[in-house]
Amino acid sequence: MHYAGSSGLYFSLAPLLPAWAATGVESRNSHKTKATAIDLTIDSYPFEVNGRIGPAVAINNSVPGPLIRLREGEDALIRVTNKLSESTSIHWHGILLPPEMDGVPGVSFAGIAPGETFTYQFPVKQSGTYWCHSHSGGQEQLGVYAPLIIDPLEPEPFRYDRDYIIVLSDWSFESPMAIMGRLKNLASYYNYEKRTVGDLIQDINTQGFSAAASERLMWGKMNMDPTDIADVTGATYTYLMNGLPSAANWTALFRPGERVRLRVIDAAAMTLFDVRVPGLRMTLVQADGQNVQPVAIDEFRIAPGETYDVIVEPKAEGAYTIFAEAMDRSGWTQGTLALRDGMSAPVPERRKRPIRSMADMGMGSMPGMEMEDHKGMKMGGSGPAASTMPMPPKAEAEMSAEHSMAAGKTIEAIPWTTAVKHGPDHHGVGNAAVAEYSKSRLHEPGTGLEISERKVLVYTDLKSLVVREDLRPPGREIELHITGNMERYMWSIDGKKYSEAKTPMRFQYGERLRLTLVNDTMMEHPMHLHGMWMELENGMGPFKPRKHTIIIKPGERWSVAITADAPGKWAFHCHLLLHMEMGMFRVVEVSDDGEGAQI
Ligand SMILES: [Cu+2]
Repeated sequence: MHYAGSSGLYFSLAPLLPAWAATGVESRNSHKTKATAIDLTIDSYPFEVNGRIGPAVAINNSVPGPLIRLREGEDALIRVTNKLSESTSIHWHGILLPPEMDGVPGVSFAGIAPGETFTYQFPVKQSGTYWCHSHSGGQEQLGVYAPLIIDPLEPEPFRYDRDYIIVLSDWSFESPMAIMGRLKNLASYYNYEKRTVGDLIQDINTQGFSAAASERLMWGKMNMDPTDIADVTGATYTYLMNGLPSAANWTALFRPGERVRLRVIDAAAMTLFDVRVPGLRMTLVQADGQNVQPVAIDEFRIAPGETYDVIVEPKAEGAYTIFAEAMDRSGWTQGTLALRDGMSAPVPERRKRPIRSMADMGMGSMPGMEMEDHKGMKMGGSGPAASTMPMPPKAEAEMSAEHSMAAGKTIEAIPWTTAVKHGPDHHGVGNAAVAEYSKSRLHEPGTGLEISERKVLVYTDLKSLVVREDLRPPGREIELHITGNMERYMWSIDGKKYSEAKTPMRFQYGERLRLTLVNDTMMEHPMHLHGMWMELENGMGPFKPRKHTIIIKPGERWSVAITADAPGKWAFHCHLLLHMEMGMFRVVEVSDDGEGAQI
């Protein structure tokens, strides 16, 4: 048999792809008028990545699983059969439904035992791009995830000619438990790219000796290295687009003049991606399945759990690379948007691995006291925050002097950006570090994207297309700290692992409340609430964007408004799989028993 070029490679892999992800197949199909029962089977599956077979767990023998397509207003009827020898589950991520249909074992349902079939049945009350995944052990990393598209009753408020689903994920031939074991032994196990003596010499040249040395000292004190961006990296992960590694070049076709909608879903276990299509501007139209006022962007960061819908208008000639680079730059995955199958475009140069800044440490974030060093890295370090660190007196004096020179350069004054001094409570033994100053970083694109010439999406760009339904001001505020001990690979909320949290967090049924999160750790955490929307307080007033998953940056404080309209028990957790498994998880109970918030 003859194969030609990359299309030959592609067709040799085609049988492994779910039908919705095959080249040139659009995700749009005919609307159903009545709900049809959907049958899903979860079973072990030999998954091929770059010519090597690994032990996956799949929905209907494909990774990702089949496209689940529903229509707003219908009743979904989905039967899930477990052919594994262990319990399983499917959670409908971002979907508002009765708690017993939410699919989180141990919270509001028992899980699906081996050999059993569980029938999910719920009214579909929303539309947009979503996904589903197992909420049992490490099955999500092993392949149990699938796209979920809900067609709206009303016409979409934007026009497009065709649409494609892009499911990003991370595959490892190591099991999630093995990865966890390695991280428990050595948290930096997958971070090979440590800073070197050469880097120190360079730092001395740019910062001066005492500043460079004291910065090193601080990092040492934190038991972290500024290159620790992701805890699991390309050292073990192969990044996938629609289940294919980069070499397979997943391809989406277009005709000249068309507007193409890309429905991007981050279904990875542990990986935040930076996504762009070099040569094309993207118009963001939905975030987490919800319509937003269109924003023209060149790149966006997406975390596990999030979805973004963008529209691109490729020119008549050529091919475009759809590029998704892991946040820590340890790898990437790519596909191609092309006029014909077999075309390809250049792959962008990989960017340098990013470095954590002082702001990531919750340091030097006094209002109006931020400066940039020569590399564009945000620097802080003077004032009360730094004085708590064991720093040589001379270095402190020098850094203060440096700072006072730069004090005239102030950060953009944004009304909701208020640096808040942390209190004396250090949240127990499960917490190694405390952000001395926390502040909103919603207007920042995030680590590694600070000095991009491209327009990178920031959370302050998100503005709902419609006015929010519940305009009551929050009646009370719950503040939670996102905590961890990196050295021991412990992750928690308010210093307590899930197993140590005695009672659920209580929301009063019907109340409007504000949930404020403060990230005391030096990593991003995509925090996900089940059952209810989080309305991000990003300065948009009555047009607050609704999200189900929101990244909290290191040292950041943000707030969401929530209408507690869904009685029952719901999960609230970090969507990085291993963080959740280690205890960054809580149950929220919505009831009208009159009790206040408890942790
Ligand atoms: Cu996390």
